[in-house]
Amino acid sequence: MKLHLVFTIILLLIVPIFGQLYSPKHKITKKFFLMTLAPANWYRAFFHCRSLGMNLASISSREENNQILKQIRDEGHGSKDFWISAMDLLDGNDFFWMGNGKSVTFADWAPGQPSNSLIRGERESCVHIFNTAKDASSVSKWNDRVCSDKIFFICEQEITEYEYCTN
Ligand SMILES: [Ca+2]
Repeated sequence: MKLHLVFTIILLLIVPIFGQLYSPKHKITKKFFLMTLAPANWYRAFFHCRSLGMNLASISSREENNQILKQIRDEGHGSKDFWISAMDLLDGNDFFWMGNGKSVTFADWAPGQPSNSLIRGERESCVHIFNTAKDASSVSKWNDRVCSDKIFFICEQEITEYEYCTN
């Protein structure tokens, strides 16, 4: 019983010391993207990603955009269309990311896009990544499209890593 108490006291003293020694110095947030090859309209795509504990992809920088474009090419999906979470459903004007609630600040629109076209009585309000040439070797861009169209989509998961410093 006494020995148990001694160990507990030693642990209580040691754990905070190690906690300080190995305290995280650098927090790194990376994103894991999942190309989902099951056609769905934008709304279903959003809910499907949530059901996996993920989010429909939000792209906040050229670096993230390049990461997605590279993955699309590397996985051989260069000619396919993928929903991302940008939309202008709130006012038909400003684009927001449904995945994280933020304004779209970085964008990689195809020439002439977003066109906000009226297709079959529906405004183009949801954003997808597509390849105009339908050619895997050319670069994919963004386009606004009617949300009811069924295409593939990209889910994302944020991964936080810590670099530990021991000095
Ligand atoms: Ca368009």
